[in-house]
Amino acid sequence: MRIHAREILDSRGQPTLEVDLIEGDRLARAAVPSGASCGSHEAYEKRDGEVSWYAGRGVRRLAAWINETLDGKLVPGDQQVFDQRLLEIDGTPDKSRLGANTILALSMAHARLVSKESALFRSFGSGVILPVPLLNIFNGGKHANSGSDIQEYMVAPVGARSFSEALEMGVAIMRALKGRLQRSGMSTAVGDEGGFAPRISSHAEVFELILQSVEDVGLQKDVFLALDCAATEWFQDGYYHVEGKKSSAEVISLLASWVRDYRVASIEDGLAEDDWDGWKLLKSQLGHIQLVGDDLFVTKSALILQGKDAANAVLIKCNQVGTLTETMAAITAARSLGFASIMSHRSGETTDDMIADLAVGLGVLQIKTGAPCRGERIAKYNQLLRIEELLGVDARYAGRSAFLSS
Ligand code: 2PG
Ligand code: MG
Repeated sequence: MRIHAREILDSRGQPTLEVDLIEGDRLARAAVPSGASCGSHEAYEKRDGEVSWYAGRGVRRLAAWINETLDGKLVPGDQQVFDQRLLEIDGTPDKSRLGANTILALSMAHARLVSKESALFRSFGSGVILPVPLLNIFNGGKHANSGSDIQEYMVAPVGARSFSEALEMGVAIMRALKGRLQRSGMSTAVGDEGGFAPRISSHAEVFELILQSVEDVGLQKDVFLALDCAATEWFQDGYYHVEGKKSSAEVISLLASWVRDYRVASIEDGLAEDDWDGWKLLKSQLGHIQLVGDDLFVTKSALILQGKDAANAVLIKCNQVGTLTETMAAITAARSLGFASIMSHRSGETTDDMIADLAVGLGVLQIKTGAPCRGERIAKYNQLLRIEELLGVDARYAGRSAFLSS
């Protein structure tokens, strides 16, 4: 099998890897995303460190190395066997020899190459359920300089009857929010994940703006709010720095007030990645809503299996772990605990749309892939529209059942 890797750019203008696999007359291509608010336990992302090229973030040398070292050396076939071979070649616990970016690009391209299905999602499983989109309509944290410590404010249109209706609801809310911002003379420019990012003075201001926009379009009964606090970013010197200096218990009280006042039904990374005792307290107090571990679990089965008393849902990001096989193992681990899974993009994305196929094929009932805005986010939502069309009368929409606690 021929392998050709190249350097391309992601949605932030940062270099990332794209790989072509060629076997006979078939060519399969995949590109990998990259995070900004990364968990420290994520698999290693390899970059060249050549300061004169994209300030050290280039991957052109890595691509050349892949082409010299791996071209003609790998055999396509069973996905698990192929992924295992990649892990053996790498041979390190954190994937630092090949880099998780190399491993994931090869793993994804291989899945496309060997798929015998005309629609990729069918090669991942027999799922027919379209996921609830968590649409990130307001950006903060490391994704925008709006001044919001909360990284993502998402709307989840659980009351829709179909995925396409859910997407339309998300767009309607975004349009209403845009109108409100315009009328208040606020910026309507967008952040890394396509949500609005005007300078704001408090978290309460954002919650009010979003809930008013939901009301403007009459969707109060159909929409939950979901947050990604990315709280690892708030944690410094033993304290959380959010609306002042706080202990874990004080952060939990703040989160509880948002749940009470603003119809928040899902909170991702409400506390920092290593604050396991805090997470247990969080679950004991707010376990009736969805508590999602992202930096906490970094898509690794072993960490997920330790999380029974700490969360009740897992964010699934392929590049946190490396291969598709390990990604699927993480979903299986989540299911074994009765946890929900959420398929996720990264803040630095490409137009690769495989996570849409993975969500439906694997029966993952929620997907987080940004606002309905910016091409690299829309690429995934559009693929879900295609899958819904293809499934026709068999298509179902996950709706409220996607949320364990709803
Ligand atoms: C997150 C993600 C994706 P990043 O924290 O969940 O929204 O952001 O890719 O920057 O880690
Ligand atoms: Mg997150």
